[in-house]
Amino acid sequence: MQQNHRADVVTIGESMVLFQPMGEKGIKYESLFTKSLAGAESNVAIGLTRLGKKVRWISKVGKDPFGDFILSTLAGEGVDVSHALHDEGAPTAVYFKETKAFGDPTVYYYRKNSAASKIEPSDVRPEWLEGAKHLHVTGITPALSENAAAAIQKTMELSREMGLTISLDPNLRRKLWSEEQARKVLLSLIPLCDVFLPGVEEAEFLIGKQSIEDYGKQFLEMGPKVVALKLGAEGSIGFIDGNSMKVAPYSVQHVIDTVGAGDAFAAGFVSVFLDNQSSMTTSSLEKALTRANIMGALATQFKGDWEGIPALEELEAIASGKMEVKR
Ligand code: KDG
Repeated sequence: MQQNHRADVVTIGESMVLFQPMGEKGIKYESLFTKSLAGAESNVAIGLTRLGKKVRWISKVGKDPFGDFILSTLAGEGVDVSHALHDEGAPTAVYFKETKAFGDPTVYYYRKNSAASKIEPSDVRPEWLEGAKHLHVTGITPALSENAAAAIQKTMELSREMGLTISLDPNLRRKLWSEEQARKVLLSLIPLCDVFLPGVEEAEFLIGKQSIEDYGKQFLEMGPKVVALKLGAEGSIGFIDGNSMKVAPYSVQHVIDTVGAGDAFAAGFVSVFLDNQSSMTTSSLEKALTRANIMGALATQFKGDWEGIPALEELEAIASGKMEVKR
């Protein structure tokens, strides 16, 4: 499985098998469940692939049917999995998601000591990154174990040495680590990235309550070239070189499942960043935020993390007002 497919973007992080109750009774009472794929980094990989980018996904999976399922699903979506690793002794992680008629879904993880949590700095290979332009990482995989955090940091450092740009979505998951540890590790990764993609609550968690403009200013001072701050129902705002640009949300009538919307946003934003040779003007920033807002909104239209992400043609038709959302 080691032939080197070309990749524009590399992403590294845990994917899991996601089980969701088929009916409306919730996990406790439901006896039938659907099985699909989840994981922030693989959601971004699928999103970017749908937008025409070549993406390589890297993680460790168990030598089990769930690991095989993750690899075949991602390969079926056109993502390069040829560098994925196996752990002989640890299982592929599983998680359950319960969607209710109100609020965000509740998630239950079964991922402690999973195969992906065993990834370590000595696994990191320059071949993962060769020929690629960009690395995307999130704050989820560093939360799995100290060795996974060190592996992500090493991949970011190696990417910088090899001339790749990097995007980081903090994707704060309080169920996975202590607040103190999360803050310390996430703050240490921000200077290594070029594109930082926090939500407004994550920004507050990281540097305390500030004005929106100050979040942008302070994160830019830490090193990234671009900051895109997700404002929920208010849309999003981007910051580059002392300039900011706010873009209204793309509104959809019904939200079915909010999980994965941030990953779709990241895929949309990064795709425009790459189309602009990894640099941004205020006009490409506006395009990136507009695309990211549409991607995030459409991801909420299906039960599942990534199934609702549009392909480039559909997205461009929507962005140019030639097509309305029919779903
Ligand atoms: O962003 C979506 C992810 O939260 C979901 O796919 C599962 O990766 C996941 C996680 O750790 O929460």
